[in-house]
Amino acid sequence: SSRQFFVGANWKLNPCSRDEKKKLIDMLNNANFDKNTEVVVAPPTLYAIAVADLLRKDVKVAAQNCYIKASGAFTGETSPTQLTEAGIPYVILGHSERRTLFHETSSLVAQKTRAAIDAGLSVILCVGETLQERESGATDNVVKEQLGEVVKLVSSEEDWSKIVVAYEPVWAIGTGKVATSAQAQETQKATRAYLASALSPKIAESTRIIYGGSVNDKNCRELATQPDVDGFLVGGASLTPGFVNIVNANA
Ligand code: G2H
Repeated sequence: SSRQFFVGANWKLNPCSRDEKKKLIDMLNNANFDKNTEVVVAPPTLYAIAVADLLRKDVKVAAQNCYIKASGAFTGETSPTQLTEAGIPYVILGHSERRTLFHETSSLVAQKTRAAIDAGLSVILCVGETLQERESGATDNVVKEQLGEVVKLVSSEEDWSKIVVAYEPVWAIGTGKVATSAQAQETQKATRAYLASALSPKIAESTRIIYGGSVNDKNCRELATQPDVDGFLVGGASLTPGFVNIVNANA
């Protein structure tokens, strides 16, 4: 496809020591990455500026979350405007850990997406169903509903050029239970069809839809062959040297 392959590293709340952080940055800085792949690393937000300073400049940095307001009495939050000012170009929004553990609704995730784009950020927008939802056949509807809230607030072609959709089935996250390439393709194809009908065929065709959930250097190549899999969001394996092979899965 004409869509640039995209691989994101979601470090989640890791690493905790300076030593581990340095090792990860060295691993990335010494890696031989496919030049055609966009690589984005999301360290814990506290480390974002330091990591951006130390990291090679062809790898971009993302925050893992942000708030809907630029400033004010919102103790403990991260401002999208401040991320932009700090030179952090991307933010992950709507990760299932935030939806589940921190009770973020699809409506809040949509407001965050609107605010992030208004502040000049690009967004890695996570969606995906639980095991129970998949087993009851609700997958496509769940994803539609999650994206539908965003579509209400974000609809222009220019705004959607700032969004990468990450399809992350909750049952595949951190479980070692990866979706089959057929499952990923089927849901991501349906997701693209939804974007075509809700927004426009042009937006659907140009928006990257990436897969996340137990991606590793063994399963990434087959997933990458699927026409609607435009890259990966990688958690656990992004903390290992195998991440380099995942970035190069499409090479
Ligand atoms: C899904 C993914 C990264 P993991 O959360 O966002 O994590 O690869 O560990 O399943």
